[in-house]
Amino acid sequence: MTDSERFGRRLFLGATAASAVALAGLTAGQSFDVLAPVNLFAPRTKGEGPQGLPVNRTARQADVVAAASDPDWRLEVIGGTRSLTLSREDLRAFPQHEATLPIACVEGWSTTAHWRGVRVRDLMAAVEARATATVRFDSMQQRGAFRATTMPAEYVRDPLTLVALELNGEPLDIDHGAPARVIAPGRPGVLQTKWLASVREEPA
Ligand SMILES: Nc1nc2c(c(=O)[nH]1)N[C@H]1C(S)=C(S)[C@@H](COP(=O)(O)O)O[C@H]1N2
Ligand SMILES: [Mo]
Repeated sequence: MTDSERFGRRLFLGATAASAVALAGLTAGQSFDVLAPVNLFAPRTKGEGPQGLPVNRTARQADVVAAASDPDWRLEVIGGTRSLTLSREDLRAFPQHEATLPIACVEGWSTTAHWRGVRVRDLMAAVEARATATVRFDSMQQRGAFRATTMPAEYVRDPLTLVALELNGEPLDIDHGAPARVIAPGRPGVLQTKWLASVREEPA
């Protein structure tokens, strides 16, 4: 969270506390749904956000809107001895697999979604990566702690670990990481990297 986001949240929490006190007198016997229209946290609520999934950080906040919408976007898949540069179409030409997996965010929500895309193990096999290799994923996002992740081989091997292109039956929304993002079982949300630029076999 940036300082201005933190400040904004503090301001909002202050305002919420004040209006809750004011509303308590007005709404005795009513549901607190009366606050729903002004709930600035709505995108973080279970079931909300595009495609029925909350958004942790939007494409605009991550400053990737232009890069993520560029038709010339390519995914670099880099092995120790060979690499591939894949367009969206190239990725769709790989066998597509599905996985029903949650995003679990430390900020306090977990939402299960239906994902579709290319198995990470298939991508790594295509560049002849070692079966025991750790794999690093880098985002197009230039700054921020969540812009990359390193994935141990046991997750790379898992048939449910995908470079996802679709979410809940539609092409991935830009705020959920289009053109392509990581989804893997049993890993915290913070490691499910969005807006991928590259997938790379780490040296032994
Ligand atoms: N590039 C990038 N990937 C990211 C993040 C981010 O800020 N930047 N946030 C992570 C966190 S903390 C979570 S919980 C999930 C949320 O994914 P969603 O916004 O699609 O629900 O994305 C993860 N991937
Ligand atoms: Mo998160």
